[in-house]
Amino acid sequence: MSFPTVATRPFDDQKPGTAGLRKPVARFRVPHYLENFIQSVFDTFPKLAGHTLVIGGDGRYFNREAIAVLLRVAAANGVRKAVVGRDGLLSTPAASLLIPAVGAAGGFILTASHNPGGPDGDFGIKFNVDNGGQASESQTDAIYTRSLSIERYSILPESGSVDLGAPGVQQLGGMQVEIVDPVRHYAEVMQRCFDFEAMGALLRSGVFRMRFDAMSAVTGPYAAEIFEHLLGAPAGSVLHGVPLADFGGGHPDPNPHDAADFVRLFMGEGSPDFGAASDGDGDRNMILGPGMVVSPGDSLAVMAANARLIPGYKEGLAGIARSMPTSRAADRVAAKLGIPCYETPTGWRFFCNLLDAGKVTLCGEESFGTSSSHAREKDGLWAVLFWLNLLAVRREPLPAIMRKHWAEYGRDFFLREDYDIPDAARAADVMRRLEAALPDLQSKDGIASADSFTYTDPVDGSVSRNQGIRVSTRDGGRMVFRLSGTGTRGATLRVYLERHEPDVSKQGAAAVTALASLSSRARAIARLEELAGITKPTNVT
Ligand code: G16
Repeated sequence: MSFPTVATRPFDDQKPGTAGLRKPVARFRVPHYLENFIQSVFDTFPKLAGHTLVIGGDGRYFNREAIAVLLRVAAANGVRKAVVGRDGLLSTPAASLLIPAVGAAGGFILTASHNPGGPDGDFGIKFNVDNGGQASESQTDAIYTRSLSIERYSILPESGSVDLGAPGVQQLGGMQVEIVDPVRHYAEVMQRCFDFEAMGALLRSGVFRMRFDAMSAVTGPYAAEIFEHLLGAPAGSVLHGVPLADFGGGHPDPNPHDAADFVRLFMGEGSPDFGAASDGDGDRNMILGPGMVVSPGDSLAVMAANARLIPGYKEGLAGIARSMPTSRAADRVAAKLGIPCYETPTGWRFFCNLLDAGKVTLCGEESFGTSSSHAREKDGLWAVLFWLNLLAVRREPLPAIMRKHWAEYGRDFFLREDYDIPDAARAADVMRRLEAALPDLQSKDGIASADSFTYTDPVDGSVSRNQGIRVSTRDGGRMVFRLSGTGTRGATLRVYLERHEPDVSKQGAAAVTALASLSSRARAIARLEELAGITKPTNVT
């Protein structure tokens, strides 16, 4: 069969970042921009023709228009069947789980994750392969290379369209399109991982109050089904549960800065017993209890230490992986359990080889991401259910669980400071000079080591260089510097600070206090004031 083709010219800015191609909506609206990128994926993966694809997004502005284009390009590239979430919705973890479940050769997830949405916000698209994980670095490099020389794309005429709201099978050209319930399969997988009876009993006990903030993003329908319907939590336990195209004008990132109002609910009298929030596409999570936000590195460590209490993990863990800038709290648990702990570059895709090879069971990142071998993406609601299951089994308040954990392993104080630098070239210069200063730094007083992180994948031997600068101090502190790979305007320098505190009497301090001197030291090392005129971070999380 031959398909209509359209002549086009390459764009030079289609290099995927940490997680897919993210740009302002206006950029995606430039004629041919979206089609070029999608065709570059089909050209890089010619075997998609004749197979099934999963398609869905976080419901942000431009989601439906993009899916309509994607379906027409997919049909013209010979895809046999597209499985699409109803109304174009699929959270990132739900899409990732659905890909292998329906035997798809891959999937497109339309999201810019935690970036703001709306006509002036961001949009994004990422391609995941047949195991449900994001395309690897070499594969995204190949897509980018293809995008630089593309001269035509195939697309069905605009007359072909699909009703995204109508469950069941429709036809688009030679391609079948099946519209599926976005929640059902995901909820089934969660019921296999966790003890729904114990969690339901806790939520219905009348003495335990939970609040989940969906931040007007994609997890609303998932959370309503799982917490309120399947587990019987009182109506109103899920806040901001209706997905909105602009996330209600908010920044759908579950962290103490962007979810400050939600965090306040937990900081005084009458705090709920347990709280959690998720981001735009449902892969991030923040965990809270009365008077505290659990830092992501601590969350991973507590999960690892308690995994045997949870049905899906009762056989124990093969290993743990964390991204390099994530605190080393999980390393201490791994050492005690006698299992390996891998340190990978930032980006969930780096965990996938380890998961596929059975080397790790739990993975986590400082950017409020945690997940396990059940999926190949990070999974926000999975993490919330893990904690809820843990609370239901241990029947102790969350702060008590944290304090006992710190007493046993020591506390790893952790903070991430973000410095927005409007001029990306200047930010790159800060990093270049920092790298050039490494030999000098290594011999400075109080510095134990300083290097640029290179990762060699233990499964396929691939090497990823320049994944951030690590500086360790002799008193057990660590500073990590790297540029964000998910922003769409200017640049953000991320500075990660951590320090281990074994003394129980000092573990109750606020992280900002415990890390204050490391913070000013990091600014001085990066010469931020001198090189970029910066004296304080834009955000601290
Ligand atoms: C993405 C990746 C994560 C990564 C995060 C932070 O998250 O999937 O693995 O940790 O970006 O990236 P950066 O520090 O480069 O901005 P998400 O939730 O945006 O897909």
